[in-house]
Amino acid sequence: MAHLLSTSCSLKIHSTSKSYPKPLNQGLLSFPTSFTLQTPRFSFRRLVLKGERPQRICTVHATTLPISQEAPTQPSSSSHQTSNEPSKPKRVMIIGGDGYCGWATALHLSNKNYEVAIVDSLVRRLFDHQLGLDSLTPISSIHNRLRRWKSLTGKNIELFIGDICDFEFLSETFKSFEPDAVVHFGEQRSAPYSMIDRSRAVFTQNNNVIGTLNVLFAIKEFGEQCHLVKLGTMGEYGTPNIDIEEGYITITHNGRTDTLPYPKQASSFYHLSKVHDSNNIAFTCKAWGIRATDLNQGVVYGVRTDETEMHEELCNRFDYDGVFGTALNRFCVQAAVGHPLTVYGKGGQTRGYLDIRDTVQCVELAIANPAQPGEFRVFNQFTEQFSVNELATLVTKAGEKLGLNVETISVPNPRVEAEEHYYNAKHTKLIELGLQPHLLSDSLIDSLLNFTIKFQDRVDRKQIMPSVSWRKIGVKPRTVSA
Ligand code: NAD
Ligand code: USQ
Repeated sequence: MAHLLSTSCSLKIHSTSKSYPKPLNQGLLSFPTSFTLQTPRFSFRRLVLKGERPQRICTVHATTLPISQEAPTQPSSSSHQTSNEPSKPKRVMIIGGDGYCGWATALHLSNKNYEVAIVDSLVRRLFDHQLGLDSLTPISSIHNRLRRWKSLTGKNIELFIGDICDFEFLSETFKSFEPDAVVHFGEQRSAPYSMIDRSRAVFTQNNNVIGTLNVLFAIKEFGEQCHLVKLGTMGEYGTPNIDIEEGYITITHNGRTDTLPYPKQASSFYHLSKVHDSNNIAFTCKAWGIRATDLNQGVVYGVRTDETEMHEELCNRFDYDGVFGTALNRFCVQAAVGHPLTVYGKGGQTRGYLDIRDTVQCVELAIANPAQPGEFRVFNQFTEQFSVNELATLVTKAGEKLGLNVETISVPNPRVEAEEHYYNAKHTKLIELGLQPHLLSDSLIDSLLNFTIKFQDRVDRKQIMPSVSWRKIGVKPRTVSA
């Protein structure tokens, strides 16, 4: 048995006594449901009202835990760096590197010979426990993930466990790792989660806005040249009745012309947190000369990347529930278990979508081609547009080919959003940098469906219907009765 972490991987655990909204006993059911939150007033106030987080730093070296099946340490055959690649920063800090996009990206960049550190509070795993949810795929602990990666490839990924809202922790990670680039995925990213109740709305905006603000201060203080690559969202723009540009629009008004940030019309407290992040980042680029790229990403689908395919312990998470699951991933799981596809309202809601393999490519392109000092660069990160009805049709056809009987239902829309609208968003800048998209072909949906069929026994059907209403959000903390 090997003791992998003992030799080359140091683990820094940051301990705070902060608390999140307390665990709920069960998953959320279809609304309306009555909820009570069992959070003590003291910790709840500390979390959401004051944002105070008592700090106690405890840095330990990882214990020498064995792993069950160890492969011999060897360099990865698929890792390579071509000679004509632009010179690129070597040390990349991935905030949120235990999450869906972050995990795939951390492995991808490590495989491409970047020195990678993951910073994560593991709060996403806690949300699952609180709401009684689970990934379709079994996911290993972050420690086992990293040990397995090291044993397969010989590559070390440093790990810093802590909350970036705690500036003392974040400062220590910056001073210790000295990143050339920071990729910031580390936010509460579910629109429905942010619309559960007041405490989740406040948590989302506090976590996301303060976390990003801390990252900006850390760059100013400890790494002025560090390039911030921040995950934003296409949802910042909303669904205007004109074309969506990449970040900026040139307007002539009363005979005068200016290029201005594209108008933002976010439609959840989560999406609004991203708008505020973008404003803070743009301001600090101007004021302090920070170099930043805001990746306004569309909805991500898929699960496999070259690196996560290497071993089952590297498998990524795959959310299908009504809170964290996103449209296409949810539809594939629904088709696999014979649940009707849940189109909300009229189904004309159109968004940009991309394969998770393109997420990792886009991030790599952004860090290999950094923004200039003082530049606030915005890329629209998606490859294709689909309405929800179009996605349902694609999944139905692919399901039929596999012998599945796929039905669709129209669910009363739990959100407040346009259900029939114009949508045409530009997305050329990443293509110009070299993005080679994986477009959503029939064969890709087939393989995603087959993947979900493989794990169908893990599906909890009670988690499929939407459980959070934009209109019924209230002050009272929500939980479900047994
Ligand atoms: P995720 O929830 O799977 O991962 C986020 C990770 O960040 C989690 O591991 C979580 O524990 C960590 N985190 C959250 N708050 C933190 C904090 N304060 N300190 C340290 N770690 C923290 O989300 P994801 O789907 O991987 O999304 C990553 C980013 O990409 C988010 O910013 C999201 O807004 C954006 N994005 C995601 C999608 C999508 O379809 N998944 C689409 C567009 C944009
Ligand atoms: N939808 C359905 N049925 C479902 C699920 C969703 O009709 O079962 C509809 C929604 O009403 C919405 C659209 O599909 O109109 C997309 O919803 P989603 O849940 O797939 O995605 P969204 O809530 O917008 O959020 C996801 C990620 C978020 C990211 C965003 C990118 O969770 O982190 O920011 O995609 S974007 O949509 O471009 O803003």
